[in-house]
Amino acid sequence: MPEFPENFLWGGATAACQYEGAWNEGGRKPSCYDYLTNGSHQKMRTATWKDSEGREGFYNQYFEQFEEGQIPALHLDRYYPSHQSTDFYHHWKEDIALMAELGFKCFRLSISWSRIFPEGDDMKPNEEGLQFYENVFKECSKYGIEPLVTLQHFDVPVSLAIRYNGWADRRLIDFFERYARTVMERYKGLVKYYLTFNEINSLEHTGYVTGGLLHHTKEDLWQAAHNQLVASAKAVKAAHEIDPAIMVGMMLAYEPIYAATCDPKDQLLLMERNRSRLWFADVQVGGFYPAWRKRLYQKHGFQLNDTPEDYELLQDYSADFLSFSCYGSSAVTTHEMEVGNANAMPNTVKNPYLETNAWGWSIDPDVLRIALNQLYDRYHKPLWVVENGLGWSDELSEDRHVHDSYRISYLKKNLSSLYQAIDEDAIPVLGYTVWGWIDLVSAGTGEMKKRYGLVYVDMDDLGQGTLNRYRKDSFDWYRDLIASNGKILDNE
Ligand code: BGP
Repeated sequence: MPEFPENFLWGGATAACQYEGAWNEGGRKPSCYDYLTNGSHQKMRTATWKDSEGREGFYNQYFEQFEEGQIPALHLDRYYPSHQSTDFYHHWKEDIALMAELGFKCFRLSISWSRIFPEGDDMKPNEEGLQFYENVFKECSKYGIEPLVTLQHFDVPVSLAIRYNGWADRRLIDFFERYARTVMERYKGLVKYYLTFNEINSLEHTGYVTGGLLHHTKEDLWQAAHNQLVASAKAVKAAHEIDPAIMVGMMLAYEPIYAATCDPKDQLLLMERNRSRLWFADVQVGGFYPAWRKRLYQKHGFQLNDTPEDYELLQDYSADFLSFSCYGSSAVTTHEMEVGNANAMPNTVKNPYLETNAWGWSIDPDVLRIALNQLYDRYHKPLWVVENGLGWSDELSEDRHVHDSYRISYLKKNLSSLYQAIDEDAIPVLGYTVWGWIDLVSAGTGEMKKRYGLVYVDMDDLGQGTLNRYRKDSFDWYRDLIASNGKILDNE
């Protein structure tokens, strides 16, 4: 009989830039994310800009950069999904009541930095922004729901991008520390769990989205990563000083990667892929830069802009737990093979053993057990699955329901796999927050139709719709799952 730990934190996850909306209300100023247009599986989202001569243009959010003199700017003929998102800002009471109905123990959300410090480096916070989240946290506490708060989920204040080139500049460490201390002090007693940077390792691929860098060399990204890692350690220090009961986690994008063949060249490729993301956790959770990473910098003749104090902070204030996102797995090879997902990293190929969704994301029934074991064997710290879920083009039926048996089947498989990691492998797992527990805007494509929710939101790819909320079949299933503390998995 599956028995999840007594205080297992069942819940759901969101991010301000995909869920909150009200981008220019309540004293908030824009973040870099507010300049990302919609896109699709075939067409990448773009970041739009203008220059001092009034010229306009756009860049692919992942692979291109702004040029000197170009700054993020809105174009009148484009649609920017983060501006409204699915409007948590005006639906928070109703949405928290739905979470309570689901029996959530935990709600993962992010605070929008530019709602608290509109320019990013202001000396005084925006009271209206602070009050908004205070209302949210108090409402959660009414229902016994613990907030899990991400401090930066892809939305660096744009003013920091324009004036400092984002996280490339060390001064952001202090701005972030001020922001972290401000919210931790204000929400003392209301918020016990924080994450510093969402998917910090995606900084290597999306300098603009994850780091607010308008332009960069490879070395600028390395410096930005160092700055975020030190800032994270400072946030851990602040949290422990403010309230020893607060736990601060790191957040890693971690989907197990398989070598597609037993060719040693594929094993080497796998080793490189793995360490190119795990080094972030080696520093943030383990407290040390791995030797290979230092050698890499040395070979490039690159000297980090660092201080001896940085390394003391990293060692003394490593994260209290390791959280991660994991949707499926991927396969890599040096050989010619069929490519699964057009937007995936180079050398990533289709895994013939697995099904995929319409966006090419694999559905892997064993992925959570594998990921949890790999991470626990390496870090020996409590783990938390803070993103997992299935993106699907759900249709609202005539009875105002979504019959999403495919999502229930995905969740069953994934949670059984997670349960095995707890039961067979004795891994301490703090909780599970299903991604996009309510429909929100896709980060990768900016679409609405890539829906993850247990709750359907009436809004289309261009932001049209009533924003009414409707329970899907998976809502009832997840509610029963939580009520039984996982036991209904046994009936499957
Ligand atoms: C993660 C992000 C989330 C989320 C999720 C699903 O990388 O942390 O913000 O959106 O992926 O991705 P997508 O929205 O592209 O389907």
